[in-house]
Amino acid sequence: MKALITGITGQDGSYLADFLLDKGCEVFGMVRRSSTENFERINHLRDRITLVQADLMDQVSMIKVIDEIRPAEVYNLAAMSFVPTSWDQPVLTGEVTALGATRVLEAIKVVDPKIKFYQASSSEMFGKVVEVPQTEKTPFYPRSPYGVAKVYAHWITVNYRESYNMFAVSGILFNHESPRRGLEFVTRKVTYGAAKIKLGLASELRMGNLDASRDWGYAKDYVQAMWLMLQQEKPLDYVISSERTHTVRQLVEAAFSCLDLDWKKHIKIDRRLVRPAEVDQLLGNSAKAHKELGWYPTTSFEELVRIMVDADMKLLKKQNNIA
Ligand code: NDP
Ligand code: GDR
Repeated sequence: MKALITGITGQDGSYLADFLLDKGCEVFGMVRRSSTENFERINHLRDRITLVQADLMDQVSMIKVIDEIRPAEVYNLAAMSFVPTSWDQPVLTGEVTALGATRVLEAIKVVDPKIKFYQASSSEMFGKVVEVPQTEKTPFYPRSPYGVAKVYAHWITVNYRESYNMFAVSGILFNHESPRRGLEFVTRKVTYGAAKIKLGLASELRMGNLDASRDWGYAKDYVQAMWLMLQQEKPLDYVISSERTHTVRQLVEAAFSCLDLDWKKHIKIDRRLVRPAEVDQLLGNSAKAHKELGWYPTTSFEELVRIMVDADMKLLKKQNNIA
């Protein structure tokens, strides 16, 4: 089985590639051209995957790669995925995160509408939540240009399914993290920042809103759900979440206490890191995924924080030659 992953250089793309290779799939990863290579997350599997060049901004390149590879499944994980940047670059965010999904769907429609399609939808679509917990039926109320773009991508996926009878699904994934998470996202920022402080490489960590709460899970668990959705008889959308919520403050406390540090001595609030509009609280209900996909998360919040802190301590010691 051939699978094409857009966004393979990202956190989820790299874990999904690991997962699909274990399943015996032939994995193709789409990368965009850059002046320097950016393959840290996939270096360990470079000789087991095929990289192809294209860009979600460019329709012709999308048609070309899909026509050349003729994959059975396409996972569209590529996006401008950092919420604060979406206020600074709202048009780019719309082009990549919203219209990018249409370009992939169009390419599939033109080349072979039987190719299965997975769209990386997001709990950010629930934004200013209208009910708690959030399910597949909860109305959307996005709070950032990123969230708005994801709502568009979500509905265009539903629309191609209904218009052209395509096997196109959306996984509405709540926040999921790992040692491969980008350094600007809050979990990694905190685990990396705490490790730096523990090793004497920094003394403080500047943070934004500590009151926001998120439903955090482990990325390794979540990529399995993506694959499961494409193995079902019917193309349907699913909420994938841990069904637990914690505040950013609790995240900070958990990470610092793993290292026997008092977070209050090191965290400084920086108003510039507070967003123009916040998503205050997210909590998912994944009953449909439990029942129909048999999917359950295996890693608790506390375990996840511990995994990330340990990985960052190891990484920083290696980078700084500390025994
Ligand atoms: P990352 O930010 O780690 O990865 C994003 C990927 O998209 C990178 O590989 C990046 O490539 C690629 N990309 C960006 N712009 C383009 C473009 N124009 N053409 C081709 N590729 C592009 O994201 P994650 O792995 O965390 O998330 C994967 C997907 O899931 C994203 O769509 C995200 O919005 C969504 N999502 C993530 C959640 C999470 O908690 N992680 C939760 C819900 C949804 P490059 O390396 O070249 O920059
Ligand atoms: P989010 O993730 O916006 O939920 O989007 P992020 O980790 O950036 O923020 C989570 C919450 O933490 C608060 N926060 C801070 N955030 C960052 N990045 N830096 C800080 O210093 C800081 N201080 C407080 C934020 O205000 C927010 O409330 C992620 C991305 O992966 C999206 O692509 C994905 O769709 C959603 O998760 C689900």
